[in-house]
Amino acid sequence: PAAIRRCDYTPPAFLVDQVELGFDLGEARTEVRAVLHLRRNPAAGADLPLVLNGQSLETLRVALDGRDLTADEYRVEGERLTLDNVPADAFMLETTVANDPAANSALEGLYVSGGMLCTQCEAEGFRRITWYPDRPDVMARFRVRLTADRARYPVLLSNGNLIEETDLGDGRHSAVWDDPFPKPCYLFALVAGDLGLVEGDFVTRSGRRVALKFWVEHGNQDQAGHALASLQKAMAWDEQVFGLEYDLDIYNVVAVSHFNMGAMENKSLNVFNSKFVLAKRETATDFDFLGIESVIAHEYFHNWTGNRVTCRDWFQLTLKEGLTVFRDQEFSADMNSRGLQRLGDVRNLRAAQFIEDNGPMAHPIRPESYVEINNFYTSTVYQKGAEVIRMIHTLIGADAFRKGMDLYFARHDGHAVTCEDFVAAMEDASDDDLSQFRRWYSQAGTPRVTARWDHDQTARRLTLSLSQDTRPTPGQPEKQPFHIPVAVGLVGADGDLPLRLEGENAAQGTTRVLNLTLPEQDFVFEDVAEAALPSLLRGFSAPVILDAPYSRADLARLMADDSDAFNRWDAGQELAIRVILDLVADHAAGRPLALDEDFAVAWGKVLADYAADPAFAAEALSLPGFSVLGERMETIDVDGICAATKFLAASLGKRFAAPLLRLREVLAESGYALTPEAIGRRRLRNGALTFLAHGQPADTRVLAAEQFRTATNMTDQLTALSALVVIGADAAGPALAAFYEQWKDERLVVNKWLGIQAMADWPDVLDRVKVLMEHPAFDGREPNKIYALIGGFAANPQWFHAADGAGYAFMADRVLALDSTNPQVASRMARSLMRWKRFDPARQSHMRGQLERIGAKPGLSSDVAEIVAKALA
Ligand code: BAL
Ligand code: ZN
Repeated sequence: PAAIRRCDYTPPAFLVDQVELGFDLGEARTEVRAVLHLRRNPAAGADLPLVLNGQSLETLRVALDGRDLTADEYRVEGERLTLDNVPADAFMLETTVANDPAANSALEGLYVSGGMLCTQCEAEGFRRITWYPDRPDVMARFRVRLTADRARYPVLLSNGNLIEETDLGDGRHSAVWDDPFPKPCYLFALVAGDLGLVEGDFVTRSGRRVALKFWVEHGNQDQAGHALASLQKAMAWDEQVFGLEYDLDIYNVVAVSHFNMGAMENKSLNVFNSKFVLAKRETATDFDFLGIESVIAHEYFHNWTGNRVTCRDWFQLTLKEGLTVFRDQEFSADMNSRGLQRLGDVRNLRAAQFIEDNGPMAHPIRPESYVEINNFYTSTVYQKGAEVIRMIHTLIGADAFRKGMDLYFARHDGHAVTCEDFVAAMEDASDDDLSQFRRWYSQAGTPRVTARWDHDQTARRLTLSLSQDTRPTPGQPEKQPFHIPVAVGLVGADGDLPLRLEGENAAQGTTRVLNLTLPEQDFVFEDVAEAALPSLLRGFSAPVILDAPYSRADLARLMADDSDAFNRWDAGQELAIRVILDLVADHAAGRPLALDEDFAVAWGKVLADYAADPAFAAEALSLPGFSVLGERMETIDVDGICAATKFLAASLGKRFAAPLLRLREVLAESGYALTPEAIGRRRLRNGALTFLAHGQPADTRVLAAEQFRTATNMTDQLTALSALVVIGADAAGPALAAFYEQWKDERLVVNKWLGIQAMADWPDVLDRVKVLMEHPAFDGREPNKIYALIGGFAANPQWFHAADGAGYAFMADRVLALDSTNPQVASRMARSLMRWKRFDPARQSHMRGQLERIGAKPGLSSDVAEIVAKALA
C-alpha cells in the first residue's frame, strides 16, 4: 500500500454534526444502524463526493434523507463507500451493516473478549463498525442505542450519559447513551457483558459528584481498589496542577483480557487491558501497581489532552500522546519519588527510543509519512514526545508552561488541532522564541552533544565548549542544529559552586540551563577558583547522547558528590558501562575476565551506604541492560555482552555476599506497605537476592526457595522465582510447577509465569517456549500471552540471538502466523528482527533471511509489510 503523507492533508469534505447509532448486539452477528447528520464543510471543495470508510462490513441498506438508495446510486469499492450526488447543504445518511465480532481476531473495531463485547477504535477501528468519515478532525455528537440479550449482556455501556433503559420483554433489553461532547469516532466505545462493579466517587472542586465505575470480570472485584484510588488521585492532581476538572457525572473503566494496547481513553468509557486495572498484593508486583497508577492517570488526563482538544490528523499523534505522557510522568513523580521517576523514565527512553532513533524505523515525533498508522504508536511519538514537552517546560519555566496550557485550551477546546498550535500557544504565553526548537518535531535521530572544558586558574574562569551532531536517519541525510537545553552545574570540593556566566553581574543559582543552538558554542563561567567538575545535562534536560571526557575517577566523584540525583545515578551507570565494555573486549580477545577493582570499590560504597536511601541504592546498584550496552558498540557482540554482564553480576554477588546477606536481614519486613519507601526497600532486598543468585548459586538456592514459599506479595515471590531461574533449571523446576499450581486461575499471574520461562538463560529455552505454546496457559488470541511468551523470548538476548539463527526462524514463524489473525501484534513481534544490520555478519544473514521470508508472504498485512520494507530498505 502507498504511504500517506503529512503534506497531503486536506480538510474533510463533509462534517458530521450528530450521529445516531443503533446496535443489535450478538457475538456472531451484530447489526449496526447509523444515522449521520452531514453537511458540506465550507473549508473544503464544493463539488467533492461523499466518501465514507468501512472495512469488513456487510452492507444491508443505504438511505439518503429517508429514501432507500438503489445499488447504482452509491459505490462500494474496497474500503470506501462513495455517493457522487448528495444535497448541496445538510442531509441525513442512513446505513445498516452487519459484522461478526466473534470472527474479529484483530481486536480492532467490535470484538469479543471473554464473553463480553467491546470495542477499540483508535486509530482506525471505527470503520470496522460502520460506514463513517473515519478521521479525527470530524467531530460529532453521538447518541447510541444498545440492544442485547439481558441474561448474557446485563451491562450495556457507551460514552456520555445513560438517558434511557428499557426492558423489551422478550429477554432483551436496551440502553441509550448520549455524549454531549462532540468527538472524533476513534473515541467511540461500547461494552456489553456480564460484569462485576466496583464503585467510588470524586467531587470536583466546583462541586460536581462524579460516579467512578470500574467494571471487571466477576470475582475480580477485590482487585480494582488500587485503580480506583489512582483515578481519584489523578482527578485531584489535574485540578491542582493544571486547573482541569472532569466534565461529566460518570466515568466508566472496563477491564478486558484481550487488548492490543495498554488502555484506551474513550470519552467517559475507558477500556483497559486488565493488566492495568487488576492488582492485589498477592498477584501484582510493585512495578504493576506503579504501572496501574500511571496508566489510569494517563487515560484520565487524555480527557483534556486528547479528547476535549484532539488531533487534526494522525501525524499529530504526539500532540496528545507526548503531552499526556509528560503529564502522567509528572503525576507519578508527585505521587512517588521525583528522582526515581526521572531515572526510570530515562532508562526506558534509552532502552527503547534511542534504539528506535538509531535504526530503520527512526522517525520524527511528528512523522512525515506512514503506511499503517498503527505502526506509529512508538516510543518516539510517546516517550521522546514527552521529552520534547519537558524541554519546553524547562525552557520557558513552569509558570509560562501553565499559562501556555491555559491558552491552548482557551483557543482550541472542542477542536482538532496540530502540534504547531500547541507550540504557538506556548510561545505566545511565554514570549520565548521557539522557532528553532520546532526542529524537534521535524527531525529524527538522537543528537550527540560533545562537551569539553578548560579551567583557567589565573583568570578564575571555566570555559565549557559544547557541540552537537545528529547522524543521518532514513530520508534525512542532513540535520540542522537543534535548540538543546543543557542544565549544568559545577561540582567543587565543597559542593556546587554558584554560577555566574560571562557578562552577568552576579551569580544565579547552582544549576543553569544553557541554550545550545549552534553546532558549536562556548559558555564561560566566571569566579571559578578551583578546578571544578562540570555536572552536565542535569535531570537529563534533553534527550541526547552526552559525550564528556570524564575519567573513571571523575565518574566516581560525581556518583558520590553530585547534588543532582539523576547525574549521581547516571555517573554510576556510565562507569558500569565502561567496565562491561572492557570485559566484552577481553572476552573477544580470549583474555580471562577480571573484576575491575575501582568499580568494585565504588559499587561496594553505594552498598555500604544504602541505608540513607534504599530505593536510590537499588537503582544505583543495578547494572545496565543488553540494549543500552549494545548501543555502545559498532557491531553488537551478543556473546560478549552476555558473558561480561553475567561475569560482573556474579563477581559482585560473590565478593559482597556478606553485606548483601546482612542487608537482606536488616530490610526484612514484618508487614506489607505500598509506600515509595517500602517499595524501595523491597527493591533493594530483592536486588540483593538476584546478585546472590548470580554470585553464590549453590548457597542461595535455599534462601530463594524459602522466600518463594513464604512470600506474602508477588514482588517477593516473583523475584525469588527469578532467582531460582538464574540458579538453574533444576533449582527452578519445582518452584515453577508450584507457582503454576498456585496461580493457574489468575490469568495475569500466569502471564508472568510464561514470561519468566521465556527469558530464562537456559540453552533449551526455545524448546521450552515451543512446548509452552501448547500449554493450556497459552492462548494465541490473547495479546498479553503473546507479549509474555513470544515477546519475552525476543527479550532473551542470549537465546533469541542464538548463533544458529533458530530464534529468528521461530520469530518469523510467529509473525507469519499472527499476520493472518492480529496484524498489530504481528507487527510488534516483527520489530525484533528490524535491526539486523547492527549484528555480526552471520546473525545479519539469518535475520535478513527471515525478514525476506516474511516479506514474501502473499497478502501480508500493511502493518507487517511496512516494518519489513523499512528493515530491508
Ligand atoms: N490512545 C491510545 C492509548 C493511549 O495512549 O492512551
Ligand atoms: Zn495516550
